[in-house]
Amino acid sequence: MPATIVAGNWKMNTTLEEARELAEGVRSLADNTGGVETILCPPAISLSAVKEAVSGSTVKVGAQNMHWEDSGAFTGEVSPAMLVGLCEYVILGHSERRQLFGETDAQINQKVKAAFRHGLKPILCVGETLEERESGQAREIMARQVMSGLDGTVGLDINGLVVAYEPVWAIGTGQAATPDIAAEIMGGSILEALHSLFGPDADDIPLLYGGSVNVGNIADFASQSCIHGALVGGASLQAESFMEIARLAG
Ligand code: G2H
Repeated sequence: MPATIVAGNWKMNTTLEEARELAEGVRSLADNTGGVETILCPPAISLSAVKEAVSGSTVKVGAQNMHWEDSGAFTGEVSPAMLVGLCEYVILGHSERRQLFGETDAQINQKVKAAFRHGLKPILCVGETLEERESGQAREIMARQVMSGLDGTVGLDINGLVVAYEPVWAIGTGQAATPDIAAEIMGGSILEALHSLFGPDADDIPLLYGGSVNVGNIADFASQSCIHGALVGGASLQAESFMEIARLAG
């Protein structure tokens, strides 16, 4: 049975001081979430402060993105080697990276492999657009994003891999998918793709739902047997709501 995980994706929000305060707020509530693993993913520039703020607690830290090379002439980028020691997880292939910054399946795959090389745990995000859903391609595209994101990882130690299903039409819109829609894709094409790659080990990979998760809808998602937690954006920017989501996910 996979771990239950609730990760907060702060996106491009919080100054250094705000990040520290938010992380301290989360830390102060960390005893109330039962066995649910909580992960904070602040902007890269605040990783160090957040790591310090949650140190000694059960709260984990993740990055929102990274390059796949260890170093080099890649202005503005953060490398996996730089993240080692600062965080345990890294979100890869978020739809905002795919859509706004043109990340391709091939680049995301490079990043996933780089994460494994460095002992970072990838949270691989996949999700279809509204157009893709309406044209009946959601299942096929979800299988493709999983297969290509994880291409070449069979045989590696994939311990720590997390897959997040975030339908693009549900992100930041206040229009979450229904638990049934999410479960159909997650327990269907995503899990099938993972099985075809990893066999029975796929059953240990936590599958998170993301897209307008809040205190009011998390319990319905978490009640689905194929949903093991959530990747939370807007509602993770307040310690109380984030930790209440974590509590309700358990
Ligand atoms: C989806 C999600 C977090 P929100 O991007 O990854 O954001 O909860 O604001 O829809």
